[in-house]
Amino acid sequence: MSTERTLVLVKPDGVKRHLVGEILSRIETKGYDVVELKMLTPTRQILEQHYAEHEGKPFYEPLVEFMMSGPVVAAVLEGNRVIEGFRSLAGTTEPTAAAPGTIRGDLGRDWGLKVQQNLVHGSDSSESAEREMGIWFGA
Ligand code: RTP
Ligand code: MG
Repeated sequence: MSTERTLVLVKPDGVKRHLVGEILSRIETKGYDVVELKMLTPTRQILEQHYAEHEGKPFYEPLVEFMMSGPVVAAVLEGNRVIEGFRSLAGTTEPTAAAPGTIRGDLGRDWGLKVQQNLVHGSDSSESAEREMGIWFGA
């Protein structure tokens, strides 16, 4: 067993489309524990920390603006290899390319260039998970 924690966000498109329950249901059905959960409209400051690795990329500013556009749900999940496991549940970044059976593949819409509207975020490594859990939930 390799019990891990990961930071998951349901992005503003997921909240607006009333998919919070569906997404949490998929997480729980898979067997992961939701150990922290809250809803908030993120500030620019929190998003600049969260997306620091993408600063300077062409999609950075639209992504930050989109993430500030409404409430998000932030959660910490716990489970065996949950970092990789949640990213597998979420599917690849672009909803059009994401496999059927995944959150993005089943529920994500084809928004053309608006790749930021892909319903969820999940930490991509144990280092990212630690950093992001600190940003959204504190030490
Ligand atoms: P995430 O961090 O949200 O779990 O998704 P990811 O690892 O699959 O994607 P990442 O490369 O970390 O990018 C973070 C978010 O930025 C938006 N994005 N837009 N070319 C684009 O317009 C573009 N590329 C990435 C997406 O919302 C992605 O989730
Ligand atoms: Mg990422």
